[in-house]
Amino acid sequence: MTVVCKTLDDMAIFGGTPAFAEKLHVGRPNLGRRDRLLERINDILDRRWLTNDGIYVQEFERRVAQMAGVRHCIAICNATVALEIAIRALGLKGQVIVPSFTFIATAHALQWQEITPVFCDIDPETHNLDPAMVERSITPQTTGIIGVHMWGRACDVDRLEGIARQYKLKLLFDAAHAFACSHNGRMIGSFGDAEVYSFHATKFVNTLEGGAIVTNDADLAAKIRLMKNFGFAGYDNVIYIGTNGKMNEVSAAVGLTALESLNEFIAVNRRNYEQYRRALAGLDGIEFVTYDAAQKSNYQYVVLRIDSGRLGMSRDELVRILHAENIMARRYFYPGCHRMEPYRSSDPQAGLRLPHTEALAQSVLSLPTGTCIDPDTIQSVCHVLRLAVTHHREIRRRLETGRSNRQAADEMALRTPDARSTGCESQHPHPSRITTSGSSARPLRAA
Ligand code: T4K
Repeated sequence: MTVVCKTLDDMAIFGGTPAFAEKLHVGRPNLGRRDRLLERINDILDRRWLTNDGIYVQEFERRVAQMAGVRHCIAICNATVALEIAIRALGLKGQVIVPSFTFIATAHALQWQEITPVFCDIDPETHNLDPAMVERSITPQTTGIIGVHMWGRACDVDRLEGIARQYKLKLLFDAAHAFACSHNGRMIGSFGDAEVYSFHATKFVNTLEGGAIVTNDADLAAKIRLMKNFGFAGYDNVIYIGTNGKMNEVSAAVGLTALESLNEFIAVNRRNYEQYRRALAGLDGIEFVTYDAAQKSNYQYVVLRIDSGRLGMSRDELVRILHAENIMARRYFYPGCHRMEPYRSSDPQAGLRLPHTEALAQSVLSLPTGTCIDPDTIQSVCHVLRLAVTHHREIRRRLETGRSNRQAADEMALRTPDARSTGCESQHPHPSRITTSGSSARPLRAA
């Protein structure tokens, strides 16, 4: 891939050609070895056993339980259904305390069962539930807490476990982001009453669609196994209300194949993350979500926090510029669950109790990473970002006045010849470097 080196004048937001010919997505799936996967799929087809607790699902469950350091893993068709089943199996009802700063599935899994999610604010540093506010949110109707290990960084599990014990509440963790991550040397997956992983296509280990519930509680695991299979305890014998939450064999085969490449995926994610940090170092107003080097992390999210005052432009202005260049940075998790339906209508004032959630939802930005992104692509993304930030005043001026790209560029060139500097010089000493690694996003120009 060739490093893209644009100038202010040919930015796509002013009508220039986008830096990338194809959209550069956050969440491009990692794939393991294709030959190994096809071998497994052929075997599944030969066996004609496609779902319902087949050998690949069983093997996947064993591997995930082993990695999480727990006794039981139940593979589920996706993490949203896994949350729903875990919530029901734990007997949650009434009110359950959850963060609003999460993917909507965490809240919906409760509301779907007519349980009220009580949104609790987060710690602005960790982006996870603030235990002090959790405690203040408890009412006689509260039956449980769902913590979300945001970006794979553990909640304050010790304090949450203490609160759950003290108030006799169930504690479930949404560990959708946290597969293969640890907390104080213990794998995330082994905390609370149960935890839920997501293996959606966009997660760094995927099963196409998929999830899993992990727990050390044998009775809970047995109940979950029944519930994810309609409540069947044997042929013609239903002993519990259940649903269809089963993972199929092909999904499990995809997952097993991905697990064989797990270390490579993490290494690539980490390399990408570190490259982004180096390339954007020194930009005032951009702060990275960091990962504790003493813990295991999967580095699957590269998250920036934008301080619009210091940066000179808002997160949304930056997103607009990046999207024009086909860099599809995401505003995870904007605007916060409390600002989405049905929660927005049922509690329109919730934002007043959630100042950190509101601020974070306005300021975070996730950048593309994973095995589809090569170093030159990251260099190009960072170049565009730097260019936008360095020239934020001029960009705003042009956008506000709506002057034509050429007119404004000519005027600026007359006034301040330096303003045409690309910002590439210090970042890209060898901008014409070509790599052979395969990003699907094709750059249009090299400097
Ligand atoms: N709890 C938390 C904290 C979660 O973050 C999630 C899911 C869940 C629970 C529920 O887990 P699941 O029930 O999904 O297992 C995406 C994912 O769909 C979602 O799984 C994930 N969190 C969330 C953070 O991101 P969207 O609405 O951004 O999806 P979408 O379709 O826009 O995909 C993101 C980007 O990925 C696309 O722009 C393109 C790219 N992509 C996507 C797919 C599916 C690909 O390149 N290839 C693909 O196959 O939610």
